[in-house]
Amino acid sequence: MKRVLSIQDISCVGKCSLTVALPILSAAGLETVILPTAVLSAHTAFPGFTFRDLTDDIRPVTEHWKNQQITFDGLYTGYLGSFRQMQLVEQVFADFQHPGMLRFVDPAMGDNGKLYVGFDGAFARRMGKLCGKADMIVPNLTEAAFMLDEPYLEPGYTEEDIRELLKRLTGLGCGTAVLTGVSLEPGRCGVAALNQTTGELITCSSELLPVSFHGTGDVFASACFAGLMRGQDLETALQTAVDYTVEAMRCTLAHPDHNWYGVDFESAIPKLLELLNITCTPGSQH
Ligand code: PXL
Repeated sequence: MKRVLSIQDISCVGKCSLTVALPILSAAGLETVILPTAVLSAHTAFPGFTFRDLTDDIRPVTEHWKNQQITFDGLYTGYLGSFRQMQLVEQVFADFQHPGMLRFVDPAMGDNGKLYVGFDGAFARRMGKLCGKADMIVPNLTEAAFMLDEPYLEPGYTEEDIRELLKRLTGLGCGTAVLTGVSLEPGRCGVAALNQTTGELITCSSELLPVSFHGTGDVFASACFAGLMRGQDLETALQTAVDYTVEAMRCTLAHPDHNWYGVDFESAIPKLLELLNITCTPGSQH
């Protein structure tokens, strides 16, 4: 079984970051090691959330793993809360680097043209530097604009605009850039990716649902990373993640009293397993 590491916060309530990544990656048949960067009572869209910073534990924890010769097939980082955490993540990338290890960065910082509470332009530009050290990054249009310090691409953009934006993102230094929340046709929404070495533009889309939910970025990133770790090629992994995210949104909408703070990704897990061709044969996960 592949072993992966996910570095992000635990928002106890809110269905995001590690409470999304851990169940999705485990369901995908990946041994998932977690490195919580902070514990919040709830994610930062809740007023009055509590925040326990765990930055000082990152080094001792990873040093222990190194002493125990623990290795990873992939590293996946999400929401990070400070400049120091970004620098420590770069150190973790370097410490555990080996050929074939995938460094996957979701620069979770904002949405709908705005950064989340607590972030500013300088933080976003520093996140751009961390993205330069990754093999693959998955920003949305908001995060891309802030990392590159340029205006947010308003709806009405063309495929050429997206290709140029992806080129500037790969210019940060990452191998592959993926933009999420891209709509190139009326009534459809999905993702676009550029592979720096081949120059190929890949797009994947699904029907555009008339809603926007918190936490879909984390569901998408977790499923995309899971697909890649399960051996899917880029295009297949992107389609897996788009289809799973849309299914999670549909499951959420199916409950009239659904909560406002996250999507019903749990009910959509059977669909994820189907997309990943995972069956329950003993030993099949290895
Ligand atoms: O979904 C991204 C995310 C992760 N972690 C925390 C957040 C958010 C988004 O608001 O606040 C703490």
